[in-house]
Amino acid sequence: MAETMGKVKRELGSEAVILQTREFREGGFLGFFGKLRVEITAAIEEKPVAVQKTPVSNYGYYVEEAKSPVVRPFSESNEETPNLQEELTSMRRMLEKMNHQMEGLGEEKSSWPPMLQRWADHLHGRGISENLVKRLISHVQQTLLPEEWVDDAQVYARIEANVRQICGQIGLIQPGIDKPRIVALIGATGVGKTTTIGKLAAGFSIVDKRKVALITADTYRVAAVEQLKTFGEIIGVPVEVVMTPTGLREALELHADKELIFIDTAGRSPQHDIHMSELRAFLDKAKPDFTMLVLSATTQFADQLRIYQRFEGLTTHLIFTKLDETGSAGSILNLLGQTTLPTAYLTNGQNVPDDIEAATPLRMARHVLGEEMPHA
Ligand SMILES: Nc1nc2c(ncn2[C@@H]2O[C@H](COP(=O)(O)OP(=O)(O)OP(=O)(O)O)[C@@H](O)[C@H]2O)c(=O)[nH]1
Ligand SMILES: [Mg+2]
Repeated sequence: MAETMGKVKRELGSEAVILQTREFREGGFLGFFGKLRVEITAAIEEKPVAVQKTPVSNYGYYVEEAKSPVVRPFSESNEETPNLQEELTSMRRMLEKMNHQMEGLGEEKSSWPPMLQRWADHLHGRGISENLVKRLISHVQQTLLPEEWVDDAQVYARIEANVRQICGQIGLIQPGIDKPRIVALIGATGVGKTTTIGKLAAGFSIVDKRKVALITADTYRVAAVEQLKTFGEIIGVPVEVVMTPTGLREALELHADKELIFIDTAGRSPQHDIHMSELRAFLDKAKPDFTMLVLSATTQFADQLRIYQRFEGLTTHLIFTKLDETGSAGSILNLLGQTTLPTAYLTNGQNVPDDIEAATPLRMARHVLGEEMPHA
């Protein structure tokens, strides 16, 4: 950390302000056993950018260039014996207009200058909500000069930085030290809970050499039990099948020597109150350290949001699956714009154990915006 601080001071000067420091590991499996890295976010105060040529309100709307005498500096108008009444009327008209424009926020689609409209269209095409598109494009409009809007690389960099910020909360599984860490996966039916447990269990046990056990509370379907047992056999980790919350408690005690215990649950339709209360009873007994809500990127945002809200009190982390199946993962950004819960993992295919990655703001931004830079 000290070494990196020195580097910051050397590169940015002693006026630099440290905004944030972070230590993380790079390389290794899912962030473990990697090299320790230090990231410092620092800033230097620059001379304020020259007033933008195109007048813009805080909300990214164009404000019509105010006619004099409103914008005329007072020193000048003093010479001309100002007509105060006229000035006030004109000011009031301008305020009314701005008010009117602000009322429309969040409803109508903005129209942007052509160079920015291309980007707004691209972001809409990725499934990003109107509100977030406004936020992203306004940021570009306010931080770059109009002549810089033609520079795709610069515009993209601004948007990506903003998206990374929205995706900034990350929380990965850390195996327990003297008692097992308990990780439960919950979510709607068919989103990939069992498959993701297979991937995580394989990664942690085979690559990371951790002691892992699997428990399934999904006894609704024989196939579900078989699915997890098959994963367990291939990976070489024990699988317990439990029917009741008490059975769950016993299974957890049986594996008190493990470092990680994954609990698979039956997919719940968030519309069914009975299913939800059963799940709650299971989780009450399991007392998981992490309760990860699995959401499929292929689910449309309105449904994702409903599911998220239904599981909200139970969830501690998010997992996004099936990122390989959609070309418009903007819905995950829409959701992250509304929650402070951290994201843990991203999955992008059916292959166990390969198709999973630890979430990072950059990887998430790439999924949301697309791997390729648009208009290139
Ligand atoms: N393309 C793609 N398919 C996936 C991904 N993850 C899981 N699947 C597939 O989605 C289907 C359902 O996966 P499961 O793991 O059984 O889902 P689940 O949430 O356990 O389902 P229930 O137990 O029925 O609620 C399977 O065909 C998986 O192979 C992914 O990241 N990408
Ligand atoms: Mg399942």
